[in-house]
Amino acid sequence: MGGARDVGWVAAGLVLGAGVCYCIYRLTRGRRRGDRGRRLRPSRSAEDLTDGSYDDVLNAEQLQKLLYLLESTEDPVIIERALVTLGNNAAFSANQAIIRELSGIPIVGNMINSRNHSIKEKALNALNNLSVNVENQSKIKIYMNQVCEDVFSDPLNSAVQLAGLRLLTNMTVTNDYQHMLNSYLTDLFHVLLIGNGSTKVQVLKLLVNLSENPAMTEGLLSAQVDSSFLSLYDSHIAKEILLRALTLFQNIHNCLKMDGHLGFQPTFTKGSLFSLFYGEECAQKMKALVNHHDVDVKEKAVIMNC
Ligand SMILES: *[C@@H]1O[C@H](CO)[C@@H](O)[C@H](O)[C@H]1NC(C)=O
Ligand SMILES: *[C@@H]1O[C@H](CO)[C@@H](O)[C@H](O)[C@H]1NC(C)=O
Ligand SMILES: *[C@@H]1O[C@H](CO)[C@@H](O)[C@H](O)[C@H]1NC(C)=O
Ligand SMILES: *[C@@H]1O[C@H](CO)[C@@H](O)[C@H](O)[C@H]1NC(C)=O
Ligand SMILES: *[C@@H]1O[C@H](CO)[C@@H](O)[C@H](O)[C@H]1NC(C)=O
Ligand SMILES: CC(=O)N[C@H]1CO[C@H](CO)[C@@H](O)[C@@H]1O
Repeated sequence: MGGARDVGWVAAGLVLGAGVCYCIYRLTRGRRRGDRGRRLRPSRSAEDLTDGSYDDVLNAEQLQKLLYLLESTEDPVIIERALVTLGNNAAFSANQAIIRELSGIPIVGNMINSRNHSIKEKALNALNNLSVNVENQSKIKIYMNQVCEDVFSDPLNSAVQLAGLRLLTNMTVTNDYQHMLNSYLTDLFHVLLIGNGSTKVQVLKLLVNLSENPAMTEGLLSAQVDSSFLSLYDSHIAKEILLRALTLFQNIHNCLKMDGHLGFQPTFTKGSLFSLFYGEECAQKMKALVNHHDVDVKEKAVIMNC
């Protein structure tokens, strides 16, 4: 505890230094090359840390400088580079804790409000790397609603939409926050149907995670889904999509069986995922897939025909 606070104070001192370095850096940019020996300070300025030449893992002081830089600059190029550097460093679990303890998650999180899609995407990527840490997820969950809203208003198949979907997928690795997606399930299926291959795969990863959770089954089955959904089960569909679509059906079916719902008529309405999964057309598709040339697909289809 005291450790984190000390880091804060030490860093506060360094931040002043970093601010000065920053100005010097801006003034001398361009003629600093080959001039390394004449540097006044042995430590690197925050901007040096973002210039891509610094491959080492950053320490707490350097991370603090970066966070300060993020809060204080308006230059989109510097913001973007600082976010990428933070994101790369967040791939290391010790840094995930440090960034959290330095209150870095809200600083990065606020960047998803940027109207600049490039910055927004880098912020989502950095949050995604931070979210690998389960404890850090409790801090990131407050951004989930906004990320959902954004995912459905961002340009279809854009890098920023994909980054949002990846973050949501990471946040659903455990069951803790899945319920937060309940009001977006119909939208997710919509993006699944209209998105291209990359988008489809990412949405399916997310839906497959949700489908393993019995608490999500009713919400998934009552989502309103266009009947073109069933074309995901056509035999010519790419394996990485088809297999995930089959896993989705299988997981939901298993949860339903566990719940003992299949014996009686559930109250899922027309146009719902339930009506598609348990209609005649789907049954036909499952039968056809039993003869699929791919053994993995075949195997899943056989199970679904039992
Ligand atoms: C968005 O940020 C990038 C750098 O991250 C910059 O090159 C671009 O000019 C910015 N766009 C706008 C509209 O500010
Ligand atoms: C996230 O971490 C991975 C390593 O796990 C790294 O390759 C990637 O560049 C990082 N991305 C960002 C922007 O956070
Ligand atoms: C979460 O996201 C990170 C970075 O994109 C990735 O490396 C990691 O595999 C993801 N974790 C899971 C369990 O999906
Ligand atoms: C999906 O669209 C994005 C953006 O246009 C593109 O970069 C990506 O390669 C596309 N993916 C596939 C599989 O078509
Ligand atoms: C969610 O999906 C990831 C890979 O996409 C997997 O590693 C993880 O175990 C899944 N979690 C749940 C709860 O299904
Ligand atoms: C604060 C926090 O996230 N808690 C965890 C963050 O990640 C690090 C590394 O896994 C853990 O040590 C922390 O407990």
